[in-house]
Amino acid sequence: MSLLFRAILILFLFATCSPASHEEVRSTSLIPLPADLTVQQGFFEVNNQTTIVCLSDDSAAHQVVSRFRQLLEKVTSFSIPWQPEAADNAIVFSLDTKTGVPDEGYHLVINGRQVKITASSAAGLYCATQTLRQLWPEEFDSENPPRQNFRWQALEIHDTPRYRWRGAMLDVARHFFTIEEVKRYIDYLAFYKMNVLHLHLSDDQGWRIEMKKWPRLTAFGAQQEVGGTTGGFYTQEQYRELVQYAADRFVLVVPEIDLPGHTHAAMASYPELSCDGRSRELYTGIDVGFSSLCYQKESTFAFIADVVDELAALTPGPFLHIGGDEALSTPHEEYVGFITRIQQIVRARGKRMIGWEEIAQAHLDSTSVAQYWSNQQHAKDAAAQGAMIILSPATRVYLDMKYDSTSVFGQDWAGLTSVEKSYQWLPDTVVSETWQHLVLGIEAPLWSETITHLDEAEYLAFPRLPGIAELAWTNSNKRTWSDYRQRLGRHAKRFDAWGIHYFRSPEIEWQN
Ligand code: TNX
Repeated sequence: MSLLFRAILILFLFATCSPASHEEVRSTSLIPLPADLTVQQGFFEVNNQTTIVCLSDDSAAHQVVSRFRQLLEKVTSFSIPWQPEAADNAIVFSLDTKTGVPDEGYHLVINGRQVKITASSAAGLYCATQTLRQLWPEEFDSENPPRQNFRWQALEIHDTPRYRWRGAMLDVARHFFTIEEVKRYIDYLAFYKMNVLHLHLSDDQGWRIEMKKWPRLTAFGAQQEVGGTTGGFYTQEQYRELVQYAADRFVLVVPEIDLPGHTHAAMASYPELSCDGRSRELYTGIDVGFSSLCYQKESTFAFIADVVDELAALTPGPFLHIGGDEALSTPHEEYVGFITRIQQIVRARGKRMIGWEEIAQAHLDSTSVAQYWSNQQHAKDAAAQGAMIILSPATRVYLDMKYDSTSVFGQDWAGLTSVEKSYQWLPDTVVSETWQHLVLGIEAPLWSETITHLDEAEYLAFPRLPGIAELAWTNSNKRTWSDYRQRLGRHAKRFDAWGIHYFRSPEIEWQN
């Protein structure tokens, strides 16, 4: 073999076998997986000459771009000036309601000259910015970003979510979580393009939101939590701030007051809400199904109306969650009566009622939504009435289930739930084809009987939560476990940068 030929061969082998760049690896590790992604040759470099452009008068769009600009300035320490028109070395956002890009979807093109983002709504632009964050170096998301130039891989993405409702629930009743902890959880949701935070604000163990007309609910009913440790609650002012914090990240907060069961804390605060009227101590155990408000007293419904009034006033979004689960101490006819009347109360305030799947036993109107968690028949009964459904099967997306026998936190009544078992769920199989249009989306509940602070919540949520975000965003026929576990393994560096206390599941080859 001639020397020249050998040299060419070696060069050729080097070119074809050289490992992928960090930028390329990141662009093929996005979670949730985009609907359509083409990786291309080249890079866009963000340097101290880069500018930003917003081709829209829409104020919500402007806010998205301006927040992204702030973040970019923070992580690079450059000043990224506004520019009125698209130019070279610019990141160009445009809102175009006629592009045919669906709400929350976006079109992203990165090449050597420009980054171009197009969407039909501010929410779509926001989702694109989360993709851009996943494409920049992991260390940029740490407390002390490195502040330097970086490159984005050239690529093109057409993206759009499978489901409108991509939710997570946090139980702040069994153990209380501070506003700061909840904000941090919202950050995680937004990063993975989830858009609903359902807060479970009351249960037997505590009532966690201030009610002006019923002050003892929190003055007394919020004092403790599971295990007898000190509880807590949100003032209405704090709660409003939280709702705004979430809205800035395109996350809708859905408040839940659990009725008519799971109400021991309310009855301990106001004995007249129970049928026997006796005084009660606070409850700090983890049993369920032993409490019920009194159906026979008309004053119970005045109480519910007051609570719904105050919650509705705190909630800009259309949904109020009224619980309705495990009302094992409420006779069936009374249960149906409760749900029927509560539905009227919620509707009269211009809101849509959500309840756990058991509400399908009552007559639901088409504005109501049932949240399936264990009995598929309830989901079907709700759909048959024309109500929409949210899918939260305990065996797949309950984040409080243990991963395996080594899990430090969590329960196991719905079985052990490995990362793979959760990810391999096919949400399209819960109801038949004819009812698919009634499936609003997916939600991952995190009940807090066994977890006391955010680090413990993180252990249960990570790494399953990103997988559920993908179930909600990406079509099932695009996803495979073998591909997903590779991508997830490469998110370890992100978890480390954020300081997330994730479970290092042995199912994943962690790349950090
Ligand atoms: C069932 S699922 C509950 C909750 C518990 C949870 C524990 C549902 C609607 N209710 O009260 O916290 O199990 O996993």
